Amino acid sequence: MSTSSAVAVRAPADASRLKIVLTGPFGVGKTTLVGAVSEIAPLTTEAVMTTANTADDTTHTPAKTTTTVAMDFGRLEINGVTVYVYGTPGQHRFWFMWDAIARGAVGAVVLVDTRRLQESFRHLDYVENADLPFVIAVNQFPDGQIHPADAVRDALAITADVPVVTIDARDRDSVRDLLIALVEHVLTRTRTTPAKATAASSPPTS
Ligand SMILES: Nc1nc2c(ncn2[C@@H]2O[C@H](COP(=O)(O)OP(=O)(O)OP(=O)(O)O)[C@@H](O)[C@H]2O)c(=O)[nH]1
Ligand SMILES: [Mg+2]
Repeated sequence: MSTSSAVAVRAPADASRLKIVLTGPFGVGKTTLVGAVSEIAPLTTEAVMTTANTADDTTHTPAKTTTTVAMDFGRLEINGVTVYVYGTPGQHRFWFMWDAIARGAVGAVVLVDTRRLQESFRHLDYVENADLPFVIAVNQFPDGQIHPADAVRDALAITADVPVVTIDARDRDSVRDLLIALVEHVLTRTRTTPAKATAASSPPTS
């Protein structure tokens, strides 16, 4: 693991403006989520997928024709706090961008699909290594089984203090509730835990 590209993690200097990062496996619904909740026209960097990419499993996203090649960006207001949401690209070949996208973030959403939880471990490792407070968002797809939050927590081997929220990434209110949970988690954790000055973390290279 490289330590050259550290992600700066600090308690928010200005709690009225928070940058958060949204990460999760390929096709889990990150771009959909940002588009649902952003109060500005979201910045998206979608490109048509080619069949040349075999590193990412498209089994669960048969209708998906594009993928994020740089990042998603959206903005919204929550109780007087301006929240800037930066989404990471899901395909393996773009993971090198994660540090650049996450720099300065004070919290993270790890978006998961219960049909393929095992694909989320790299993302969990990333936010944990970066010492980012995070919440797990289960994007509930119609053919996915519904699991209680504790079962998801157990399956992902995360501690009881990490919120697990079930959402519909297409639904604005659902995503707003998720981001409210994250903002509360960030503010609680930064009040109770001395923040590290910096934390080094790099996305896996494979
Ligand atoms: N049924 C259902 N479909 C969804 C939901 N969220 C996303 N989708 C669909 O799932 C597919 C993946 O959505 P994206 O938002 O592109 O996923 P992504 O995580 O941004 O994908 P990458 O950037 O390529 O990693 C799209 O076809 C969406 O329409 C959801 O909550 N329910
Ligand atoms: Mg995307």
